[in-house]
Amino acid sequence: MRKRLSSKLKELFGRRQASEQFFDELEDVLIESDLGATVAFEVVDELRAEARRAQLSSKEELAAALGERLRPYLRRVELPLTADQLNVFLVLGVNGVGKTTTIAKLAQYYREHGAGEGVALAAGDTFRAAAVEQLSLHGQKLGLRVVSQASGADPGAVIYDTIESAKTRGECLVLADTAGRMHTKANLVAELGKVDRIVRSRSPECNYKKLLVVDATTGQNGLRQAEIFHEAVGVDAIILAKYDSTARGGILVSVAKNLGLGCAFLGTGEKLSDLEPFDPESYLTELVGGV
Ligand SMILES: Nc1nc2c(ncn2[C@@H]2O[C@H](COP(=O)(O)OP(=O)(O)OP(=O)(O)O)[C@@H](O)[C@H]2O)c(=O)[nH]1
Ligand SMILES: [Mg+2]
Repeated sequence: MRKRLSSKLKELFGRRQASEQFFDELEDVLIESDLGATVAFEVVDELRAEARRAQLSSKEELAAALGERLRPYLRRVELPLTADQLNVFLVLGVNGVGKTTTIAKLAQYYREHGAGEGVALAAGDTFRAAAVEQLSLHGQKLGLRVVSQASGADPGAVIYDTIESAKTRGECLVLADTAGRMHTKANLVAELGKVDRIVRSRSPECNYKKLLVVDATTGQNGLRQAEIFHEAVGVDAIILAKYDSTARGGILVSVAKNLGLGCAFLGTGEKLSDLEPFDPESYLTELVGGV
């Protein structure tokens, strides 16, 4: 079983003095934890210089200094519902990362945090036949309205309908599912661009946010995905799903460092209640703590 960064660090700090070899190994440990090579090299270079300058040598001092280096990259994005606008959250991500499940979790979360029963789900993944069914099932379980059209329908039209009907009904939040796969990447980007333009055409009546779900188990691939979606439509926040299934977690650091994106929620299991607002401090403690 892979170990969390914190336990690898514990091992490393236990074995080594702050020597050259220590810093080399630290680099490897950080890379293995998905922070990405650029971040790992930069952080370790800075740490090496700081250790020399401030004569840090104990493992506690070094761990604290490492935490300080990583802290700026762990930014929480808050997503409060606005009262005077319809809130529209478009949930993006490649196939299988956990979009549809995350939508159901968000529906439950916001039901308890300001939206009440005024949540509508838009079945915007019209590409995959079972996707509409899957979202409808979640809607049934939650007792929430799901707007869908036949498979193959225009996702922009589904989401537009959901927004218009939500306004008429005085609902508070629209959570829109999207397809994670198309025949080609260019198709996916074009499709998302279209959906994005449609939702933007409804602003300023909408508080519109684009949330990218990243699967914590996919490693540095997550960064590549974030780059593509951010370039295509602009991402407001990351939701890191399947955080419970991995011993690594550095991908958030890598995405923040390269794209400046913060995180809103962590997905911590398959149940609807397994969604936590992102807390940078406890994330950091889990990442490097316990040294
Ligand atoms: N352990 C764990 N599993 C999760 C989490 N979020 C989603 N899953 C599981 O991941 C699988 C895929 O989830 P979906 O929600 O269907 O993913 P999707 O992105 O909508 O997939 P497509 O619609 O095929 O693109 C399911 O088996 C979920 O139960 C999480 O936070 N933790
Ligand atoms: Mg889905």
